[in-house]
Amino acid sequence: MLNTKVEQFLNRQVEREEYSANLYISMAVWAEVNGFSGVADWLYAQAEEERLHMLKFVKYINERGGRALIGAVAQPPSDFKNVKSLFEEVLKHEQFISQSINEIIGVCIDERDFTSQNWLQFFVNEQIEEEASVQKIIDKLKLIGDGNLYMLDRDIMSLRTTTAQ
Ligand code: OFO
Repeated sequence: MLNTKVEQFLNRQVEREEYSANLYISMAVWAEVNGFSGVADWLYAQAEEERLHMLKFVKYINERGGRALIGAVAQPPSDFKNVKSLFEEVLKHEQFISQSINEIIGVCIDERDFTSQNWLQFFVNEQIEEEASVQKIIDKLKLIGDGNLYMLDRDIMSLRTTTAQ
């Protein structure tokens, strides 16, 4: 049976993963209408992954005798300054998610729910990968400076390293 406090934090994460998916779709829309179709593809793919993460939390909560809650999610921003600052926002958001996962693990340890702690390891590893892959894109954008983004936009999908299921 799932510990009540752990369940609350897992449900908080359901909402955060859903927000992540919506945020990346919103960013993808911005990229698409501004002519960055590669960047848009990257973000749409990322949004799909976030939706899978959300479902993973939903199924785990239910499987352990809890009840997943689907609540209202905040509206994500829809305007971004440029591609570089968009990816800086992606990185900031992923760092927030990593911290959020660590917080749940802290609760699991306090409540002696080592099963959930163990289950969350997937997300610990996932966050390491996600932060690294976004950082790689930001590094490339720094190299390009204000130069032409055509090549990066063309090749960005090959920089995807995440393999979450
Ligand atoms: Fe961005 O990864 Fe979910 O957790």
